[in-house]
Amino acid sequence: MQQSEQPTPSARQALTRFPASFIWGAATASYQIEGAWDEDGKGPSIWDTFSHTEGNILNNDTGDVADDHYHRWQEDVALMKSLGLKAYRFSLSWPRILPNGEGWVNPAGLDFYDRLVDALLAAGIEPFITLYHWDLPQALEDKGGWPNRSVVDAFAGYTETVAQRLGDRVKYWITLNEPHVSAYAGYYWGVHAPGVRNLSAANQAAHHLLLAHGRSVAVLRALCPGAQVGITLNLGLAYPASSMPADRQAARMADGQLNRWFLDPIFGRGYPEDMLSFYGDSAPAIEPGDLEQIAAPIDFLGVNYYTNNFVRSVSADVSGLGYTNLKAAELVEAGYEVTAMDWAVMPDGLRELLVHIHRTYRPPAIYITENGAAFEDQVEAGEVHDERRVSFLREHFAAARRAISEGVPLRGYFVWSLLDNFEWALGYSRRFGIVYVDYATQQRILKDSAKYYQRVIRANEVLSE
Ligand code: IFM
Repeated sequence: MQQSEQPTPSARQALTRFPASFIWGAATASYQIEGAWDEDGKGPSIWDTFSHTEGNILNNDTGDVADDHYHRWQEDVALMKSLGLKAYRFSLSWPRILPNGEGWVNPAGLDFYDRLVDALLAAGIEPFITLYHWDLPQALEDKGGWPNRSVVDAFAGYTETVAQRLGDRVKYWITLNEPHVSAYAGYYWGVHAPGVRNLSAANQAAHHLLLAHGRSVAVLRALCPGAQVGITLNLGLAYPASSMPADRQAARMADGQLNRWFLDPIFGRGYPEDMLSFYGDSAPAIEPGDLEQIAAPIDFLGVNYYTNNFVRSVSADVSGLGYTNLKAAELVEAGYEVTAMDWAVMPDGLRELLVHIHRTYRPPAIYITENGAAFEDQVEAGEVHDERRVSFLREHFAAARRAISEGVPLRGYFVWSLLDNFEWALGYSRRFGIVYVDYATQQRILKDSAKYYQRVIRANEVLSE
């Protein structure tokens, strides 16, 4: 190779270095880490009920104790500081604050988050609050849950309570985490709380989640002027598994269900016509003015990316939607590494997805609000050498950097997750943390990936080591 073809050290750095204002963070969610499920006046959530019902969760695990973060939050903030995190994304437990979902406010619940916010700010860490990461107050589920329109008012009231207390210090707000999962895993596939299996209910839940988002944006705008407000979606491109027309159509449906059903109305396009006619009688009831509320302008889109999907048409399948994603063995055969979740490792898919979102919807800013991987970690002599996670993160950071070069307004990156935690229906069997948690002792151990991330943050650059 001629010398002129070699990038100079500074040119090489330009390809790997992130903008000075780039926000490196880590994310968690209340039910997955807090524990203290019935302490200090907290009301039960649908996840308490669901996990306490035998057979719903692998090994009958529950979030009763989880990472005991409710008691160990100071230690956890110190850990974040030691990693050099610039931001921490966490969710509030709605029933810890409003035990019945509405009405009486539990002072101890608000105090907990108040102290956490102050401690984060004192440590130089920007709080990114997610208002809803799946732990609906059971009292609201008893009134019909997300399929019942009255939950929208309750969510607006909850937003108001929290914004009044924390809005003077919290600048970044995420209304919902992954409404697709709340609606379909919770009310259609029944694998998440509250365990309902009904397509109409799920579609109605999805609509009310979006409406609740829109209402919450309006409340935050009124009470927290200057705040940055967004929503987090789980997104993934859908590639047809073959060039057969049926698989192409299946991929279009999968894209409609996962991506367009949420992105289109949020960005003012209304629900996609093809999906409305596909759902037919199961499509949600939409009232006049709903679509305008859902399309309330946002400051950023939060993207949770784990993998993209290869989609195949099936005539009768468990999802009932006429398509299925390729299974782990097929992905491996196609040459992909898969994680402990059986998800294909596709770093460049992140770049591709971000560029697609940017070109199609033009959000003012994007944050990767979750990205990470579960692998089978082992503690060896007090250390966790999780090379596969280090390489996973390195490749995804590099893909994010390429997306920025292609014009994507990517402003930050939150690794999922700060701590190993309760992985929903899979209980504690899957570890996503960059910090290992010994659940018997609650000891935290920095995995090699945490140490790598610490160096990346310090350098503000994708490091190849
Ligand atoms: O653990 C979850 C998180 O709660 C939402 N996004 C995906 C993660 C991994 O499955």
